Amino acid sequence: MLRWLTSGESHGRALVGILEGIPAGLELSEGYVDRQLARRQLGYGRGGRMRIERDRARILSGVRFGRTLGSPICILVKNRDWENWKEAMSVGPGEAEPVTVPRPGHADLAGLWKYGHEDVRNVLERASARETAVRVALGAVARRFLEEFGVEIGSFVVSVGGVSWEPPEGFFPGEEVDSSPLRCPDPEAERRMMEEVDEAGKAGDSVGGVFQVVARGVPPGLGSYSQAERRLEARLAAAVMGIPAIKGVEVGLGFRAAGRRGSEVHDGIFLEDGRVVRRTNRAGGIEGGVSNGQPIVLRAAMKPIPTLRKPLPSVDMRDLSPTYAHKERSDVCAVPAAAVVAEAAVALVLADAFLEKFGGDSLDECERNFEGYIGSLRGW
Ligand code: EPS
Repeated sequence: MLRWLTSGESHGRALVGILEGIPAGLELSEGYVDRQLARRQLGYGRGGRMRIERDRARILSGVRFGRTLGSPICILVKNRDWENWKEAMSVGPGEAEPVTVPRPGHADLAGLWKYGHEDVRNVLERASARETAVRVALGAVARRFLEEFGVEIGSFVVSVGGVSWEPPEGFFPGEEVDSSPLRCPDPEAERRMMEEVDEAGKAGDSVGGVFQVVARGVPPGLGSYSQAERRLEARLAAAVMGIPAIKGVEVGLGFRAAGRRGSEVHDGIFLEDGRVVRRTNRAGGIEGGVSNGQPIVLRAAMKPIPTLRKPLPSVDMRDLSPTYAHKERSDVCAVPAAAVVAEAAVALVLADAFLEKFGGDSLDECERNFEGYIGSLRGW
């Protein structure tokens, strides 16, 4: 239903994204997208690049007089840093000192081999997490669409390095996490997480962590058990695993369910005042690949950023001599930013599944389909 594609190098002129399938008549402004872009730029532990960029969305097409047209939406996000890279990243003929030592943990080595490059820069420019800026812009459009149906998406950080915090049952992060340094709702845990970042930074090292994304107001019936690729958790996991540095995704209890008995994992179905309700949400809002009307809850594990100021052993690919990875300016921790990117990834998947179920060419048509379905559910 929805299709999206991005283009752009980290230090190229700009990033561009195209999103097709959003119905006509949805209110959308550049300011709305910019607010999501700004949320991605927050977070304690980011490096020098975030002081250069002030991401702004320019909507190039698909919107007229503040409303979507039903045609593809193209969004451009400029790279301010391009001013410093015009020559090294020239589209026309040019020359630059090649990077020949791949950094462990990056796409550098596999990318050199795969594409036949001799300069690691030809790999790292696109493999860079800079691309997530425009993914967040496209996700903002999907979020705007979902808002029309009462769906809200939030995220927070559960752990950084060895410091973790468990949210209370049913927790949904408020706007205050946007103004907290590490998107952690608990100030004491957050203080200890900041120490982890400081210590890693001082040691020339990096730290990863775990974040949680929650989508509430999701109606039952999104996704399907009918085919593997239609299962909602498969689609969400693929989208979140598609974010650089994400090495694991779990829905609901996830890995924690494996060690418990069935009676301690599955959520009973109860009747209260004529309505079918659940008192727990260990399933994370998805049963059998279909949303069940409970909030969708997922967690993802982000590995520590692989560019290290104290670099790891590597090999110079020019002459195959042992050496150390080259040092680039880098972040120490980007877990809060990744959480915001994951919100965007979740928004795109949910909007896609939503359109599959309630799709129409205009927002009005989707609303009619949505209301007709919701009104027909027994016990909802
Ligand atoms: C990144 C390396 C750093 C990060 C960048 C992702 O950029 P640079 O190489 O310019 O210092 O700051 O993240 C962003 C630019 C961003 O917008 O999040 C990497 O190698 O993935």
